[in-house]
Amino acid sequence: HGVPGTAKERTFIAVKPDGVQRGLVSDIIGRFERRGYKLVGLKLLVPSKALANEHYADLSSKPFFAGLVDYMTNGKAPVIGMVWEGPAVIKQGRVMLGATDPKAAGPGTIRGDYCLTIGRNICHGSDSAESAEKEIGLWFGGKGEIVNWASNNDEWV
Ligand code: RTP
Repeated sequence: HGVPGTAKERTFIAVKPDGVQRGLVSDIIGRFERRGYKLVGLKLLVPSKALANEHYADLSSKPFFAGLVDYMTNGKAPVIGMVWEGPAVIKQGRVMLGATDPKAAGPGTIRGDYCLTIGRNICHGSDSAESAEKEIGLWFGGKGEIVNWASNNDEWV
């Protein structure tokens, strides 16, 4: 399992329904692959309300909470859930996503390149080691859903 602060650090990254609808799944996966991170978990699903409520539990008192959960769970498009592994992947994953509000996201980031609206910001990434552990456990429970494997990026000549 993931060990924060090492090459085995892991984070949970999701492509939200608008990102899937817009055909951005391969771009987002490609950015993490090309950076050298290792994909160790991947699934496509329409999350249950219970899952979305738990995932966003910290935001339950916010005025946008009900709309956020509906957007994630209404099934108009699914979510891609992923676990990525590698050095500093929690922090760097957030850097690659760009600022939560896309209006503040820099060019070259996923949000900075593809969106403008905070409520439709395409992607999610765990914001700390604690969140990563919680979210990976929430989205990936089944046996064999996360795979340890040796990538040819683990060691270069
Ligand atoms: P994320 O987890 O999705 O990467 O975003 P975050 O932690 O940087 O930001 P957070 O404040 O936890 O917000 C989570 C998600 O809630 C939606 N949101 N909508 N004013 C709004 O309508 C509003 N504010 C936040 C976004 O989808 C945001 O990513």
